[in-house]
Amino acid sequence: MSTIFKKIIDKEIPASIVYEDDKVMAFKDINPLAPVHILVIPKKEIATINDIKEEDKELIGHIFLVIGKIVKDLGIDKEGYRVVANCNEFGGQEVFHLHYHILGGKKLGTTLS
Ligand code: D5M
Repeated sequence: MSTIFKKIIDKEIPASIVYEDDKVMAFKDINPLAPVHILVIPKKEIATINDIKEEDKELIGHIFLVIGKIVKDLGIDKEGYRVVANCNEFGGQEVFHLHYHILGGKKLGTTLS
């Protein structure tokens, strides 16, 4: 089932897009938890990490190369940042379209709960 992120991909609702190509989009999280909080998503509708298939290997690799480009462009690559992907209920996933959170711009704590 499609999510709100599909609407962002299709430009049906606005988002603060920081990167886009034919396979991937990145935009600012609407509820930022850090000075830098960006979501990187595949345009392909993949619900969770559990749904990544063998055929998605290149796409997932591409997402991480895009993450590397974004953090470099933002100038946070050297100071550091965190990449998080929540999965299902216990992981705290709210939007069931695969996404990677880039969090940075400050020294992050280590609390996981
Ligand atoms: O995180 C889902 C994230 O998606 C959460 O941090 C809010 C963000 N979100 C939800 N709707 C929007 C829109 N419309 N724009 C930008 N960001 C949004 P999860 O890992 O699923 O808990």
